[in-house]
Amino acid sequence: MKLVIGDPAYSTWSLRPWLVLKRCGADFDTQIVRLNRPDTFEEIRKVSPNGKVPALLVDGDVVWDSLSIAVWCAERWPQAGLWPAEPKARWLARSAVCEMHSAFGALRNLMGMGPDHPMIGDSRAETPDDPALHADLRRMVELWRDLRGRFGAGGPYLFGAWSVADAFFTPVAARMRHFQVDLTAFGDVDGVAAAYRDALLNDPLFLEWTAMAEQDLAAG
Ligand SMILES: N[C@@H](CCC(=O)N[C@@H](CS)C(=O)NCC(=O)O)C(=O)O
Repeated sequence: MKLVIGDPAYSTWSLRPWLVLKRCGADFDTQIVRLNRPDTFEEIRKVSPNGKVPALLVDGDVVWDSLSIAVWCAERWPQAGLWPAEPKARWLARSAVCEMHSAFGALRNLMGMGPDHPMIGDSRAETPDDPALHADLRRMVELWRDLRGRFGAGGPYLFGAWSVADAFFTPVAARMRHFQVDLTAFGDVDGVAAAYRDALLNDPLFLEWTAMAEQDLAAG
């Protein structure tokens, strides 16, 4: 089994299924395709039909799209508890993941990761001053605070124990760190959202990803 990803310093979409596969204890190789190059699309098309990473090569076929890979993992490793066990928490975890997958366009575009805005290292940027971005950040803080408040008692993650939702929000935490977002300005009155962001940033598997990204950058 092989997960094809983009540059780990920038590819936020790739980070999600990598975290999920690691949580499952999956035995997989990682192949990096360089993004932002003239031949990027052509290179990815060799392995993935939509010309995008991530893509999981497994059982002689390809599973593409980060959400689809996460769903595939939950089927393959039901014992991994990738979704919350309690039904209502599980429904809402799926809603949160789908909202992350299909919305937050301003956050993605205006706080985008790339060579000048990596998710690793000490470089930092200002939070862009844009009404659509601010609306996305207010919604993110509202979503995190609501779910942490209702379901988070059993641990530091969105639903207490780690779930697919945390894989989908880890890239957001990295963007917030790089763009120095002051969450109190977006409704985080008591630090609940900031504590969740920090739990994601300090998660051992995210630290393993960032170490891999540092090594990849150093290797040129
Ligand atoms: N909805 C897709 C989005 C994947 C995506 O946009 N990937 C970017 C890299 S992070 C990509 O492959 N870009 C290649 C290109 O645009 O040529 C998913 O969840 O996997």
